[in-house]
Amino acid sequence: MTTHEKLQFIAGERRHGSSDTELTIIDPSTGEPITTGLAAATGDVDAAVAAARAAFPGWSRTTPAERSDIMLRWAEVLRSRSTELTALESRNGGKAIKLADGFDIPGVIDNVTFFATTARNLEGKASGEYSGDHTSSIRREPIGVVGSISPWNYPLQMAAWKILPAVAAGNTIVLKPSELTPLTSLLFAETAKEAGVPDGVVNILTGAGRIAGQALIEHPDVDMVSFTGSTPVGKQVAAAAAGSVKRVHLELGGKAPFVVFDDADIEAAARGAVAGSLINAGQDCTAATRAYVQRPLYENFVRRVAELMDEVKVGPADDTDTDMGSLISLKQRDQVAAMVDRARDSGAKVVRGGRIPKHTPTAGAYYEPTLIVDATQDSEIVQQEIFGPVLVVLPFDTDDEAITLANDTPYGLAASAWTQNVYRAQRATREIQAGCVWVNDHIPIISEMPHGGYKASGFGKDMSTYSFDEYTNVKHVMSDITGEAHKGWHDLIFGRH
Ligand code: TXE
Repeated sequence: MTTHEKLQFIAGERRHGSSDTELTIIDPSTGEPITTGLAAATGDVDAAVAAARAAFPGWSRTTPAERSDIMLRWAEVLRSRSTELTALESRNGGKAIKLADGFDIPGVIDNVTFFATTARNLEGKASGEYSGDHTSSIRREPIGVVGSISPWNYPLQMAAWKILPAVAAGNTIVLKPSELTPLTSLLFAETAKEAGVPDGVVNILTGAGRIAGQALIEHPDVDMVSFTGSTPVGKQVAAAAAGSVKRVHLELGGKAPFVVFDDADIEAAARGAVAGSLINAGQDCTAATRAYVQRPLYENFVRRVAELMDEVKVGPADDTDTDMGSLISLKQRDQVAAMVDRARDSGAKVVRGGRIPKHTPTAGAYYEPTLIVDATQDSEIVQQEIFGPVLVVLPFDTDDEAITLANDTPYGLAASAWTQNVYRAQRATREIQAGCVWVNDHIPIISEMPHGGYKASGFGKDMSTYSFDEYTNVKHVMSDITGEAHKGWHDLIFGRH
């Protein structure tokens, strides 16, 4: 592990970063290094943005069918390299290989095929003579160079959610993945080239948020910024982009409520809570983190969730028997552990977990599936994003109380309601302030439907045609059809004839 890997992808080729900061990419299951390389400096940001700018005229003038064909070929290349992508995604993230294999990689391939078809379906109002004297029509145009920043929890899916709608709409992009997990994003860019995406359309910069990320957002030749990450950094991104009035798209944190009414199927709800809170070791912005359970079901729900958590196998990411891998880093694991400790110190009861597992490698970032009760609504563990395998369960009495509690955090990304009563379900879907509300399930996503938040969870949608539209400008073209020099409305401004 002495040679440096080229961690930048600029103008169609892998390059070394030009900073002298060495990045070590770690396998968090073992703590072992996977590779090293040099981080991007601001000069690399300039080079990547210049490459994207140079590629824009050509790419933006390809026909939708040409872009679509290339993207369908891209999906084929990804399918042929899916084993390699799966192994790398699992290793770099400590992610259980069955999750990478069953969710991350197939999800990305489906996204590529979805946006390949979306490229050919531009939406707008019908052209027509709305004024009587003009034909109005709508043009939907790419914006230009997009600068994107993605996080480490689902590295390839988050990169794909930014890159695909942008390039399908005819934009070019510079993406800075998390410096912890750049490897599959780099491979993704290589597969794009293999499929025929022209050089400069997709560029990847690996480097620190405060250096490469900040320089990208502030770059005068970047037209739009899209970001997925924490709410505090999202605020900084929005503020930096405001300086040059760039379009901003933010997918920030979440604190999803999981509301179980007293007529719910308790087995379904308990299973849903365990899967929904432990997916990706809880490092999921839509993870079920706060279960509110109506009092008649409360005791049995807690007991059943605890039993099911005992069945979850925590272990190395590459073991096909592993249900839950490690967290992304020892730092993240320690933050989660500290939050659980503070909850315990303030009177909450840890029913399961709350510890580093004994059987896992000590240098790995593991944490046990954790179930907490007796926390108060205003406590940190209920209000703040945990981003670890921790579920907090609280009781409620009335339906109104449940909705109030569900809405009582700064976030609004996702939520679920569990009931067999259609009226309760409909009311919950109307009243809960979140970008997605599941009924009798929690977590599934689909390329055709939007993903994005309310409140401090940000604004703008990923996936779906809503996302595609955000990477386009809408232009109104209004053409006179009278051919007359004197138009009636001129009389409002000057002399009558
Ligand atoms: O995120 P950051 P972190 C939440 C989750 C987690 C917490 C911290 O609660 O515990 O955030 O994670 C780049 N200018 N989420 O610290 O810092 C950074 O390099 C420009 C929720 O890793 O927000 C990375 O590429 N870019 C989230 C990306 O921002 C900057 C997923 C995210 O890093 C920057 C991840 C700056 N000043 C964490 N500072 C979700 N919504 O799914 C950092 N970055």
